[in-house]
Amino acid sequence: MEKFEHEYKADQIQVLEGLEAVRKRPGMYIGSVSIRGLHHLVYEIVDNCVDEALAGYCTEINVQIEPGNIICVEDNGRGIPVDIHPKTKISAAETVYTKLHAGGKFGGDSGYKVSGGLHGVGASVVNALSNWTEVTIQRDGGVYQMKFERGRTVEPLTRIGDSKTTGTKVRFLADDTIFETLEYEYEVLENRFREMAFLTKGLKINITDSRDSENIQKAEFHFEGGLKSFVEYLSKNKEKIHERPIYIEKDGDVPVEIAFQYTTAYSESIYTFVNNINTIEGGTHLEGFKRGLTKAFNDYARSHNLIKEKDPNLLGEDIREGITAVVSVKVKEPQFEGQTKTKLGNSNVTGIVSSMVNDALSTFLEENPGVGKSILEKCINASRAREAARKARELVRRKSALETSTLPGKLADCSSKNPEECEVYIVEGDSAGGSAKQGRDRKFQAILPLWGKMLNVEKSRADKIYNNDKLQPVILAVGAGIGKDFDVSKIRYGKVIIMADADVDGAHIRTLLLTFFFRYMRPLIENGNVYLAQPPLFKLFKKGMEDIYWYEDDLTGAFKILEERGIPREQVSIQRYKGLGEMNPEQLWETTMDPERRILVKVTMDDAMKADEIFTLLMGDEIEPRRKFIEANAKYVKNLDV
Ligand code: 28G
Repeated sequence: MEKFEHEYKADQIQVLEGLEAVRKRPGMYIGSVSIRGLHHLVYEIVDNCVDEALAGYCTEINVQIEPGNIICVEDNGRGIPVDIHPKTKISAAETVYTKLHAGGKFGGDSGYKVSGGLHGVGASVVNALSNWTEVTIQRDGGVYQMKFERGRTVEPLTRIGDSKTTGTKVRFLADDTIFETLEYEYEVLENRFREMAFLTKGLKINITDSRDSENIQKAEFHFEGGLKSFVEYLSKNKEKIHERPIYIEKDGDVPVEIAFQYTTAYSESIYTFVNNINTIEGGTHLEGFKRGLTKAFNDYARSHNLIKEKDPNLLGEDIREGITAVVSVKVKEPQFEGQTKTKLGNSNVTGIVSSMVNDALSTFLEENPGVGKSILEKCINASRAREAARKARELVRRKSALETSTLPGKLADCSSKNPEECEVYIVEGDSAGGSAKQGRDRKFQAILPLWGKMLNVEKSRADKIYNNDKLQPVILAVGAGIGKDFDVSKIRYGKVIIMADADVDGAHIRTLLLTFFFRYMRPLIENGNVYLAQPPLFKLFKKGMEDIYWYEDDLTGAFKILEERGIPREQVSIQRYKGLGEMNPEQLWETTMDPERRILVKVTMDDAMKADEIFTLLMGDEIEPRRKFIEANAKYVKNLDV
């Protein structure tokens, strides 16, 4: 290990280690070598631009995915310093790209960097994991460039021309011997940069995907409203209870920025960030927000006689019904906890956020009594509905406790009682249900046919859902309760498999069921128990040839198989399956239910924000955005791997 003192700030002494460590254990530094890790490379570089923006010098960032999956990122900041360190004889810029800040984001205990603090921390990691990297800097009247291969300098920083402006440009090609794939997913990057632009008011972020010259995709993000714009974006398809988001901001030791707005929805969507990192698991800042909100509204309701003296306080959940909120805090030494290290642990943050929210919101309510009254009306309704739901839920519970033997009539249960090996297929339609019952392995596969129109859970409060005759069989079959009472350790089947047609109606029922699981049995998704069956779309057959079942829209791959086997395409018949009902029991078993041969898609909660968007868009009232969304995300709607 070598020590390196920066000439700018002598107190920023860092322990450095070689980039070989990064190539040996990439996961320690970028989480994984899957597509997530690949995307992480881009975020690391763009984070450096954002740091330069937070320092007050950069206003615009351009990101481009070039042909061949080369990433090009450009900012108009000051440019990374180019001066040569007197002792090491290498430029500051080269140091940033070749020396590693000790410890990794995901390992070690040095933890995360704080945005607005040190920049350049992740640049060397990106360099180490790239086939090549090229950095061009405009600064001090010149254009400077340096080049690297797998983290090693192949061309040290050289002045290659004159320049009147300043900025940094980085191009790199990720190393295909390290990453599972180099194929960036444009939409994932686009979503992250939209989010970053919301979180950094005024910053312009442009993204272009020019990999396919016939289909260039681009987006430009620039929000003067910051978090207010973020909240407006999140609730754009919902009906609002008040016109403009409520906004709270406070600088200080722990800078806090919050925006929220109430809609007529029944669910709550609160997104929280620490140093611009999405804290999916919440933490102390979220607790503080909830606490402040509950207190301010209850105090206001009491002092304005909106709840009677003898009545109990409104619960937090009543007060959050229909809220869309974004909470963003900056913490100097954040402690991240939880399974995915996305839960803020710093305990002092709770009090800071809650008293700030309580103060600011109390003032807001005094100044905007109309808004306060509309919101509280909804909260009071929510608390009444909660009472009704509790009674309904208890009824369900009593029912299932009393009549354990009375599983839903339509359920064809399996003989095994070991949840680990048991599966339940929820099947759309009676005819498909019939085939599934005959085709299954009754030892471990249960079939629950559903029919008719399903209740739209997004549009109904909990009490209605517990009493619904289409959903009750699902609740009883899964056997683990519902809502707050849901206990994932009690599930009767390890796999809950939704089997629906590959058409629009199938997508509809699939989405309805997933919305239901998402809202009322979320641990089932989090625990990885929900699956989508993938019935084949085509059968290719010919006398004397083994049938080929094909699961993709595009038949090219199937034709290739025929070619490899020397079978002329013209001699083969192609059947397109329109529905599960067209398959006989044996075919259904072979193609969709046999664990040895079937394809199951596990439903994950990977991206909660995306899930929420899908569910709200697909289930909400507005038809136009729903249609647009389905068109734009046909792939996701089909796989719904949310
Ligand atoms: C385009 C892709 C990625 C960056 C800067 C600007 C400065 C900088 C970057 O300094 C060294 C260590 C701590 C201060 C700072 C320029 C101060 C004065 C910078 C980028 C010096 C790094 N002038 N812009 N790094 N620090 N953009 N974009 O990487 O003490 S990195």
